Amino acid sequence: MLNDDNWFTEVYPKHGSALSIEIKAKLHEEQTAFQKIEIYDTEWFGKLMVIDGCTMVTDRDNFLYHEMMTHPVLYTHPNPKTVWIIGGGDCGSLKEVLKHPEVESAVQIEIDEGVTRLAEQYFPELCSSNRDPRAQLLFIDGIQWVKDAADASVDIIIVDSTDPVGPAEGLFNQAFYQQCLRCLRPDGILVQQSESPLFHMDLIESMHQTMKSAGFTSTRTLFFPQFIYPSGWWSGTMAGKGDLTHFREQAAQNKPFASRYYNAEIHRAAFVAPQFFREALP
Ligand code: AG3
Repeated sequence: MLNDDNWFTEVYPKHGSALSIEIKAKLHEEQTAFQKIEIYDTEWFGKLMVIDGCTMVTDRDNFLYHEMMTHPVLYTHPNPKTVWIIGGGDCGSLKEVLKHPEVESAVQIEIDEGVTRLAEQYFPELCSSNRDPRAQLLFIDGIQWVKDAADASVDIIIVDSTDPVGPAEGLFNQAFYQQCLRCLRPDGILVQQSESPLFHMDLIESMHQTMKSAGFTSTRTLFFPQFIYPSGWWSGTMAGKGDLTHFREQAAQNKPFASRYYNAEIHRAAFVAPQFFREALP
């Protein structure tokens, strides 16, 4: 919501808290077939995209989320050639994935074309790799996409969605994870944004359990800061069939691209779990 004094506020009613960002101007508002999208120009965070009242990306801090949803999984996989991004309509994850020269094909499957069209207009930097010949942008339901896809047809699936309500709800259940597992090749890895370790521990626990009951044998959560999301502390959860503790550390150390948060040491550190987390998920 936009207050009279030009601060955008997202309230977290279940957590008795809120986040406010000082706004210069509201640039756009649109109700698509799926959700309401708003674009603001802010005093300090550059542009801000909001979906159904929830902060999604700002120019200033999106690198944290996008780098951590992509580079750790790409360096954990031994040889990632094909990547699907479910959601991710702002194209920030796609841009990071395409920094990896070994990736031959990256398909972004976003249900709401409106998100991508507005990102192209207001977040051109995030969309700067959309014309890469390896990229394919589809505007269809990601749940249907994985249902229809062939067995063992992809190396990495990145689920870059909104909170687990509304259009994204069906991306957090066993049926979806089973389909992902079926589509993944033997070394395949799924990584999904998994909300705040401080606010949404129940969700993270249930994701680990549900991924396991879908047939994944290993699951691991990584942590990173994200100022504009609830509590300022965020996570991604990986699921695979093999060992997720090792990564291509040499390659990460010599990565052939620039990053602002990710490096090999951050990769290692991001998987170190706080005590309360270890106790909840031994
Ligand atoms: N996806 C995670 C957004 C969750 C934010 N939740 C909230 N503000 N309540 C972000 C998409 C970036 N590509």
